Amino acid sequence: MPIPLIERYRDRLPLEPGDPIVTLCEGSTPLIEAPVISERVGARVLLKLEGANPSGSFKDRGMTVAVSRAAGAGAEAVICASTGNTAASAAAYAARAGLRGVVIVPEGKIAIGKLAQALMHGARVIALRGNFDQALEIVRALADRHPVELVNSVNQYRIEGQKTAAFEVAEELGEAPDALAIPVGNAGNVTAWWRGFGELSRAPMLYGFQAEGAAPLVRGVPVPEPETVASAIRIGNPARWEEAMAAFTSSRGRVEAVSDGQILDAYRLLASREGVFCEPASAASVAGILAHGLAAPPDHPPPETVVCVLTGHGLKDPDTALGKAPAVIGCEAELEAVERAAFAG
Ligand code: AN7
Repeated sequence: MPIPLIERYRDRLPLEPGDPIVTLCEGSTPLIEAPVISERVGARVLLKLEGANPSGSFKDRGMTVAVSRAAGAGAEAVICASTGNTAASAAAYAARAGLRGVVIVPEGKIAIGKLAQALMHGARVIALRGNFDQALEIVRALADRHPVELVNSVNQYRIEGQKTAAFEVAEELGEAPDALAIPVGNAGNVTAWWRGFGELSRAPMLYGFQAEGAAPLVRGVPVPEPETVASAIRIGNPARWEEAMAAFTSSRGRVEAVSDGQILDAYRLLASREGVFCEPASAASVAGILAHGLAAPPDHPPPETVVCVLTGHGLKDPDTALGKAPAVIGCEAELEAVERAAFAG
């Protein structure tokens, strides 16, 4: 069983001595080689499987810290706006801590697995007739008016917890990789990884990837009506805009867009050739290096080791998977018929 992230990195996390540790044994996720993708980009590519966290996404790293602190501070409820994974994670940790959870999601725009999680954990789920950016604006105002803890990544404890992913990668490789490829939505996670590497001796170039229809950081202006198949990153006005841009610049990296087609190709490639089923938003990290290569500034050597962050599990979004997968083969319960179905052609 993995050691709870708060115990593993207690001395680097800002909890108070009396805070309870609200944990589901998050963190310590696998970092695995990706031979097929490595071959295609001409560098050693590793995948950090954040879908292996308890609720199936990287959000658990931040949530264990944010909910522990909220419980320690005497909060009775946690609230968030979410494209799905934050909602699932907040609901799980709220249940664990005995707190009420309220999650606001864009109606009809979150993957079905995430909705099932939030409901099963007993959160109050509110489907907003609007998008994530509007939901975040509303929960920020609500958190000012009620004694609830806001657990979006505007919450510092979320970022502090999520920075531990950088510690794990650096520990495992012996040092930070040359580059880190990461999907970008509200820009909390890239901010967190950058902070984590900043507390170590060496930092990678950051390659951030947004979906083409939801790429405010690439365009340099907010996108009022973001659209993408990668519903987790359907965000038009990231809360951590300035910090993320500062991180890309100081790391000498870049932020670029990938099309939905490129995202879905990488999603299928990861599942069918590497054996890794992630959600579409996560595949943006791999789509990005396949589409844009591993460019470095002229006075900088090209990266030899690249870590792609696969932020969430593929089971979160069965609808997208089934919509893109080959059909199942129906068959009578007879040996010859099954034999034909299994091996013919
Ligand atoms: C799988 O759940 O914003 O750039 O409300 O679920 O830190 O926002 C999710 C974001 C990448 C982007 N991959 O991270 C939410 C939410 C997955 C995600 C991102 C999200 P940020």
